[in-house]
Amino acid sequence: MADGQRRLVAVSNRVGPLNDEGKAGGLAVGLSDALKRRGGLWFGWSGDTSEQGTFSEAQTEVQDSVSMTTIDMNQEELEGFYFGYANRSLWPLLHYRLDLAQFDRQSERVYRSVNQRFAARLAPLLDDDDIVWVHDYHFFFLGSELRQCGFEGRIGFFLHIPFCPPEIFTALPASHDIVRAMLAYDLVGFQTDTDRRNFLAFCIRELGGQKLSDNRIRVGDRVVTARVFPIGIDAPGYERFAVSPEAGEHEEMLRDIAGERLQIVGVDRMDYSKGLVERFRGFERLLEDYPENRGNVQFLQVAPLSRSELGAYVELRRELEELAGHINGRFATLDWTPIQIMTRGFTRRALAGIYRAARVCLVTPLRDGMNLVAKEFVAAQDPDDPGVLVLSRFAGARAELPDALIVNPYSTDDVASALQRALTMPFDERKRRWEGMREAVFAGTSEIWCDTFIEALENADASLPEDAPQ
Ligand code: GDG
Repeated sequence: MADGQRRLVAVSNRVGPLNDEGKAGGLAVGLSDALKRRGGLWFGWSGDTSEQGTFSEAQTEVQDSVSMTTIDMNQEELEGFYFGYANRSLWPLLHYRLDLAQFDRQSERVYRSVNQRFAARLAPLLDDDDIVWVHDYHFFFLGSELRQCGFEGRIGFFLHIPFCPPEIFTALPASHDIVRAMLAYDLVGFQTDTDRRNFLAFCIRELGGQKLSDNRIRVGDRVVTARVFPIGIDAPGYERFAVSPEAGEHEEMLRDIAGERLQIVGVDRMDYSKGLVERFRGFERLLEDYPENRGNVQFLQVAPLSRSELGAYVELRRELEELAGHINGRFATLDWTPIQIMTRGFTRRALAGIYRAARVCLVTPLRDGMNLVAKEFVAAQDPDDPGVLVLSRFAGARAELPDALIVNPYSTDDVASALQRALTMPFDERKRRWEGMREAVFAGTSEIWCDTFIEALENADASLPEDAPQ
């Protein structure tokens, strides 16, 4: 920790890793970059289950200037908190998928109690002048629970995923309690202005809140600041990754296999929010409507498995593998396989090489908080031969990357025609668009994200206006 700085305490469901070889997941990437620079404490779940669960002994590992302290969950906690409430209720709902969301009292109860126990375990580790930064939808109640434990310092919250409109969020039986609990934070941060406005609309319409200024809202005797902090990547570091020997090997391998063919890539955790089924259909439509691409393009989808314990994810995998088989069956020739899906993960450097070998990257989520893959793809490009990004209008990254080809991921025709445009884009346009995107990715790094959030948290004003009616 640098001199004079208050200690940063970050809380997230999974903790670490701090090295470059983490598993797939945007939160870990953004947060470990931030913590490595500043130092501090990172608190969360160990990733293990034990009988004692949240009552287990805390384990601490120190790396550089970061202490990583974790506790276990027991099987019931894992099921109710993580698979149940977080990933069967909150994840789909906040991604606007009311059709996939399941609600039950038991998992809500476990979610609340895990939040309460994490707070009880964290509170004794805190000093009054620590800055506590809580991450994501697993811990909506953590701030209010820390207040119950008597912590009076600054607590901020950042939501990595979208905040859906109140018309959808009110379907959650505990929606009022969750937003009220969010008011215990001094600062709540969102990826985009749409998310921030959805949150404010909920406070106003459902809880009778009043806007004090563009960024501050009052609900009863609570005043909270709600601001936008688009997460970024370590752009200079990623650029170096892309020219590392390991990246180079992967780039070369892919270029050798592709030969004269243009390479299209997608890289996503296998998740229904990422629009993979719609993307595959878009690729199929490309081959139908623009037959000159047959034999001349190849599409590699890297889709490491995620949350495979949940039915919706098992179903998605089945559907995607079937669809890839269908497309290959329909169009393949003896010497050409149009589409390849890989469910294994790669190292981060290998991925950077894969991005660099691609002419086009497809990032077409149906809804995404930000999407770091879009930014990584841009940072990994060769300035002498940059690729084209096709980006969903429903990814948070869209706000910063207007130079991408923006598509409606629900429209198969739109995806196919954007792909065609990307594949045939003249060099000058390709280069101009990439330069615009590169500037944006370097202007909004993970470092800036972290520093801006912490500064805003230190300055957040939670006082009631003097003329406020009591
Ligand atoms: C959430 C929000 C928001 C992918 N495959 C491999 C691998 N990855 C890495 C990517 C990227 C990360 O995982 C995925 O980040 P995203 O941002 O694209 O998506 P989510 O995981 O859904 O993240 C998202 C993010 O939080 C941050 O706030 O942007 O909207 O949903 O870094 O490169 N990494 C490795 N092997 C792989 O095979 N090592």
